[in-house]
Order: sequence, then structure tokens, then C-alpha cells
Amino acid sequence: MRKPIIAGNWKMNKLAAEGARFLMDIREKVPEEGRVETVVCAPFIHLPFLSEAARDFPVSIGAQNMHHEESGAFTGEVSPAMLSDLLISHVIIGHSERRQYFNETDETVNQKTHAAFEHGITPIVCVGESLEQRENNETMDFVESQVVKGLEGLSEEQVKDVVLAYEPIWAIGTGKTASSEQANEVCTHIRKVIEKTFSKEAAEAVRIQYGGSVKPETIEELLSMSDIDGALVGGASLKEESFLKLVEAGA
Ligand code: G2H
Repeated sequence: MRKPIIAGNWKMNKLAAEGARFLMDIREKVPEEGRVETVVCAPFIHLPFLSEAARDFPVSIGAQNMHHEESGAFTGEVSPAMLSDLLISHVIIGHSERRQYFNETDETVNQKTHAAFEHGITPIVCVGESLEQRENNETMDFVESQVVKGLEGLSEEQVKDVVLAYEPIWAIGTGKTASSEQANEVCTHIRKVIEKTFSKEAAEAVRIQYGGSVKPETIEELLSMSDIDGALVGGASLKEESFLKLVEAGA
């Protein structure tokens, strides 16, 4: 059985005090870790406080990006060593906004994914097609190539611990959720790609989230699908109440 993983992605939102208040508000209300894995992926400025404050309750704290190098002359970057030093457990890698606005490629995704494992951080690797690609029937081939290139060189054991997030670009922040069937179809394909590239065991173990305008009203149906093991949620993760609803649906 794969444990559902619900991860909030605050993106570039919340001042320090707002982030702290959010965590304090949800602390008594998050379900036990045994049933669902709850992750809050916050901007870097929040991480020291959130990581410390979340130690006593079942919320993991994640970053939204990192550089792959250990240290050095990379102005403006944050290294995996810095994140693991703060006990950050997860990192989003290759979100479509980073691919679109910050020139991230499958190659940088692959470098960062390896670096995350080297530092004991669970990578949440994002893939997903554009509207144009969907309309041209290129979705499966494109997502397959992102998965294969992004995970290249990982061991079978590492792949079992990867979290993949299937986020069709046309459904991100647009209010257009992919239907559960559309989302599951691609997640099933991703699992087959993992089986073909790594092993059946890796394919059965790897968790695949759906992301793209997920809301409390849509989460239950998404989670009922055979190959969807959780959600990566932007907008609806910003309010305590709706985030808790999403997490409860996974529990
Ligand atoms: C997709 C998602 C979170 P939203 O980017 O990664 O955001 O739920 O706002 O579409």
C-alpha cells in the first residue's frame, strides 16, 4: 500500500508571520502520520522557523527549489546541504513555473534529484504537458521523456522513494482541473514508464501525485483513482481550513 502524500506548495506567498501563524493553526489538527503524509513546501525565508516548529507534530517541511551544488559561488542559490542542515525533508524539483520562468531543464531536474538523495531529502519531481502538447496528442511521449530524463541514473531503491507530481500546465492555477480519468490515465502511464525503465517493484512503490487546481471539492475523487497517490496543491493550500480538508481527504 502506498501512503497518500498531500503537499502544499505556497509558491511565492506569505510573509514570515503569516507562515508561522498557518503552522501554529494547523498543528493540533493534522491527522496522524501513519495514514497520510502531510508536507508544506514554503519559500526559503520560512524554512528555519517552520522546520523547528513542526518537529513535534506530523507535518514535514519542504522547499520549492534548490541548487544542485554543495556550496560555492552561486549568488542567490540555496544548496541541498543547507536544506538538510535545517532538517528539510522534501524539495519540489522542476515545477513547471521553474521550467518556464527560470530555464530549468530535464538535465537540471536530474542533477537536483541526485543531489536531493545525496542529502537525504525526498525529491518531488514535477512533470506535465502544455495545452498545445495535449491538443497535439503528445502528452504521453512528452511526460515519458521528462520522467526518464529526470530520473536517469537513480538506483531502483531511490526511485521507490521519489515522489512524482503530474501537473498538466494547462490546469495550473487556471481553475481547470484535469478530470480524474485524464489525470489517472497519465499517472498510469508514468507508472508503466517506471516499470519499463527500472522495475515492477519500483513502479509499485513510487508515489505519484496529481497537481493543478486541486480543491477540497475535487480531492476525494482524484484520490480514489488507481494510480493517484496524493496531490501537490498551490492555491488551495494557502488557507488553513482548506489545506486541512485536503489532508483529511488523504487520511
Ligand atoms: C500546480 C499547483 C501546485 P495550483 O502548480 O503545484 O498549483 O493548485 O494553484 O494549480
